[in-house]
Amino acid sequence: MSAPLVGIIMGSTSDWETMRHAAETLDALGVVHETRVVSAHRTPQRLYDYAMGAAARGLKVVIAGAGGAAHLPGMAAAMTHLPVLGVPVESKALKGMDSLLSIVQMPGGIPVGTLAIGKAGAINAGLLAAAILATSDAGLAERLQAWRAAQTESVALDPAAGVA
Ligand code: RP5
Repeated sequence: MSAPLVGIIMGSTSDWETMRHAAETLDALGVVHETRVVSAHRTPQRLYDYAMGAAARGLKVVIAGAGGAAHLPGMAAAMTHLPVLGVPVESKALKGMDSLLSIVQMPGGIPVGTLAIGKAGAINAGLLAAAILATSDAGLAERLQAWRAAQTESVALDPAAGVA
């Protein structure tokens, strides 16, 4: 098994139901990745160690998902020069608007590429991570194009198709 290229981190095990879609997307594209629970406020030392060591361990992209006061992606981005993709996890109180705004509104200087709230954002984070890696991996670029072609092929023309 080769070393992971993408690190998927999340603030809690409760984020897995959302973030597993990023992992499954990378699986479908054959991108080696790792998954970890890393909380900015509950396990700050774990976050420091993870982000500071990410590039040296060979990771190329970090996907960070969190909900509520979602400082995980921004804090991770502050401690690594790797691209960080943020996924706002849907929160109970504010339906993920809190997560979205706290991830997307990074002050100039430390970017977090922010995706949509929830499952769509997790899927797209996986696709975007793959697209970043594909700029220097021809095989992955082919797999990504094939994935997109299959998606196009799967879209019905008839809006009633599949309705019993
Ligand atoms: C955040 O708090 C996590 O990212 C999670 O989305 C949210 C709730 O965490 P739990 O209370 O479910 O562990 O840190």
